[in-house]
Amino acid sequence: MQAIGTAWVFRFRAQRLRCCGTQGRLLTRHLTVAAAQMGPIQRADARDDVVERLIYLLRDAAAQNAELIAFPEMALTTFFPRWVMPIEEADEFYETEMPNVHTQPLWDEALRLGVGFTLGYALKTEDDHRYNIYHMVDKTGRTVGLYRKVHIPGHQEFEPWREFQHAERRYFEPGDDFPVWDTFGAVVGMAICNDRRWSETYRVMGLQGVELIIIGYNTPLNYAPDPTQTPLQSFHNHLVMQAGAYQNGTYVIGVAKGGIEEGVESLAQSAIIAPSGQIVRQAVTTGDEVVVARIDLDQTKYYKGTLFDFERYRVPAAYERIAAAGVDAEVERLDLADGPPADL
Ligand code: CDT
Repeated sequence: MQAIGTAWVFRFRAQRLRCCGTQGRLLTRHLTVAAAQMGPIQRADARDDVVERLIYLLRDAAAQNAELIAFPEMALTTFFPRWVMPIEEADEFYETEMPNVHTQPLWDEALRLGVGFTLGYALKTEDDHRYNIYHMVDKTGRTVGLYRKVHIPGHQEFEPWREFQHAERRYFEPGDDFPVWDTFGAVVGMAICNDRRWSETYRVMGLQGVELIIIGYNTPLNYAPDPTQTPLQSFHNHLVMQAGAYQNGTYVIGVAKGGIEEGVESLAQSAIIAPSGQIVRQAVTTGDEVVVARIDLDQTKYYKGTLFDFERYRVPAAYERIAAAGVDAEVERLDLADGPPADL
């Protein structure tokens, strides 16, 4: 009892130190956050028009007092991995600097409104590396951090049996870390789409004390390799984010680019999830829509300081396999050369 009591006091003191103003007045640890869900972006849509949509969403969120506004994965272009093309032909979909001539108005407007945001896009670096990026900007317009998608799903080469491709593995190298940042008065991390299905994503950030994880996604409803998963997309989406939030005592914002993009229907259902695992707010459309919640960051301590007191209850010696490469089991990978097996 003593140990948990002491740990609790220390955590609370640390949080109070972080949240007290210069006059010693205790400030609350509330943060107003927004999921700025987007409807589809077609291939012909100009970057400037897309940025205009982002600014509209930004203003809508700011008018509802949002301080941190999450845009989805690949929020500046269509989800181009649905096509297989020579890599140089895909260059038009990558950003090479940020902000750039198209996105500067978004940076300017965010600064004017005094809000921060996270923006997903494809990045090609000077030395020719290609990443699926989440970029976090604070209220002063300063870049807080860049996150590179770790779990790259799909395939590399054209697969003729698919109605549409999901060739992310052709276009992106994986990142190698899940950093967190002390920003917006909280410990904040980011993840991108397929990352949300992996428990390791949340736990690596959980071990760094994450209090808010922002996840942008583009999730086609049709999962071609196993059609039995298609009707479960919506269930799986919330299942993994709610579990990740609860098991790590953190808020999660899941923000979609949904609707029908180039004939492919994608999941919407953006949600703001509490450390209890409960959905606090959820989008109701499949288009551009802002969902706002005023979250109490101290709610995280009830989970981090009791049931999921990692210091006290984790058993790392029993988890060694998790960080090791390789799998201690024979896994039968489906042969998808001609599509999913007929008996699925
Ligand atoms: N963008 C992204 O990662 N989408 C994947 C689709 C399934 S894998 C083909 C996702 O996990 O939602």
